[in-house]
Amino acid sequence: TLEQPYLDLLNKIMSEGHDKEDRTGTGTRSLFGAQMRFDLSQGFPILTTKRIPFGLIKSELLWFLRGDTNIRFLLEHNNHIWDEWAFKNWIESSDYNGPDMTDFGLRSQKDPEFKKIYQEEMQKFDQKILKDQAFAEKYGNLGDVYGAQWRHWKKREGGFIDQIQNVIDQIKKTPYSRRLIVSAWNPEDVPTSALPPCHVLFQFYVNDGKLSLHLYQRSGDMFLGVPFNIASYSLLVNLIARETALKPGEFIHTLGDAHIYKNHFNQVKDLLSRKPYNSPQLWLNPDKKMVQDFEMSDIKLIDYRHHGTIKAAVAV
Ligand code: UFP
Repeated sequence: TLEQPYLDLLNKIMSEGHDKEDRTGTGTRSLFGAQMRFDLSQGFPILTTKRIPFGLIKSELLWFLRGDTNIRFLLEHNNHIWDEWAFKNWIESSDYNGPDMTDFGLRSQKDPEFKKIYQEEMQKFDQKILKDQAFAEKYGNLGDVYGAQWRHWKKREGGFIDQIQNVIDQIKKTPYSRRLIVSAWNPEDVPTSALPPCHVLFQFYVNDGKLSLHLYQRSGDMFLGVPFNIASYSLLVNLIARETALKPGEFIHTLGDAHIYKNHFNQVKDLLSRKPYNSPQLWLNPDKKMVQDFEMSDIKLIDYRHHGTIKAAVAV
C-alpha cells in the first residue's frame, strides 16, 4: 500500500509527539518537521484505511487551477468544504438580517438547537449563491485564497503573475531548473486572511522523464486535513506531468507543525488497527493534455477499495 508513510507518521506522532495547545483551544499532540514520500509511479496514495471522498478533492483542485475563488463553482459540484468562509462574510455584512450567527462554528458544535437554525441559514445562503449571479459575485468570493495566489498573484506595479502557467512553461523549457516554485504565501495578505494558506509553497523536480513535487505545509491536521492534502497534491503532479509530457515521479510532503487533535485520538487508533488495501490507480482521460481542459469526468480512480468512513469533529 502507498499510504504506509502516512500510517508511520501517525504512529510516530502518537508515540513521540508532545502535547501542545493550539489556536482552536482543542489541544493537540504534535511534532515539528516531518516528511512523507509517495512513489506515484506505483499508483495513487489515497488512504484505503478509511474512505476519502475523491470527488471533493477533484472539484477543489479544478477550482484552484481555474484561478476561481468563488464558491459557486464548488456548490455546482456539490462541494461544501469552503462554505463556512463565504458564509462568515455574508453574516457579517449589513445585507444580512437573519438570526444571529455570531461564532456559528463553535456554537453549532455545542448547541443542537442552534445547529438546526444555522444549517437552515447555510442552505438558504447556498441556494442564493447558486441562483443569484449578483449575490454570488458579492458574497461567494473568498478573495486571496489558493486560486488567486496561484493564477493571479498581484504585482506591485499592477497586473498579475500566473505562477502555474509560468512553472509549466519552465518545466518544458528548462526541466533541470532549481527554481520551479509556486508560492501561496503572500505576506501582504496574511494579516487580513481568515485562513492563511496551509500549503505555503511547492517545488517541482524533473529526473529521468519523471516529474516530482515537494510541498511545504506549515500546519497539518493529520487525521482530517492531511489525507485530503496528500490526494490533492498527488493529483496535481499527475495533471502537470500530463501537460509537460512527463511521467509522475514522487510526491514529497514536508510538514511544519504535524499534529493530531486530542479529540481524534480514538479515531487514529481505530484507523491504525485496520489493514490497508492495495492503493488504487489514477485514470486521466488520454484525450486531455492541458491542465485547464480537465473536467470532473476526465479524472477517475480505478479499483479504489477502502474501509469505512471514520467520523471526527473539525477544529474551528
Ligand atoms: N488544515 C490542514 N490542511 C488543510 C487546511 C487546514 O491540515 O488543507 F486548510 C488544518 C491544519 C490546522 C488547521 O489544524 O487546519 C489550521 O489552523 P492554523 O491556521 O492555526 O494552523
